[in-house]
Amino acid sequence: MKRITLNILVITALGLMMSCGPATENKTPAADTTTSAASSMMKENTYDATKIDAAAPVKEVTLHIEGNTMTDMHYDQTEVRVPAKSTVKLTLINGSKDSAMQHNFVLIDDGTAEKVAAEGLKAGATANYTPKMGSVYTGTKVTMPGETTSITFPAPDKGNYQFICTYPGHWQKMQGKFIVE
Ligand SMILES: [Cu+2]
Repeated sequence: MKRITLNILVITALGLMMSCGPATENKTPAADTTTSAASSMMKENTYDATKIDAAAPVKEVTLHIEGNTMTDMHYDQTEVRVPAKSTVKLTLINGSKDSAMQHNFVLIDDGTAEKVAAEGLKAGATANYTPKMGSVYTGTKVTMPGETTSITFPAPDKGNYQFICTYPGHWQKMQGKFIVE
């Protein structure tokens, strides 16, 4: 009888240990998720807008901005497609007439518009409302009504990006998809 009792005790002890096991294991993946989320947020953007390959084909893109009020203002295209490994020559034409209609073009990671615009506001007019952060690839200066500007930059890696105007209060109305294919 004593031996059986001991066996039951051992089995119970084992059972307890095993039931503790999964609880401990559960903590590990949770901790890992937190770590990888944090490290992907800090992921370095190795893109260099000045690194232009002279041999790459040039893709010309012209974007017109139209409208004279906060509700009217818009880019004439909501989707721009460029080939991967090309050099993009982007011309931005500010066709607005009202003096409050100052606009730019900023190329950013898809889904980061709100954050970039908020940081752009902090960066201020001297920075063309364009923050230096990992999700920002390149951008034009802020153009005045009637002004045309252009920038040349290498297409980022294949994927979906976004372009926005970071002039205060404009990003919600002024945005489009930028697809590298
Ligand atoms: Cu704008």
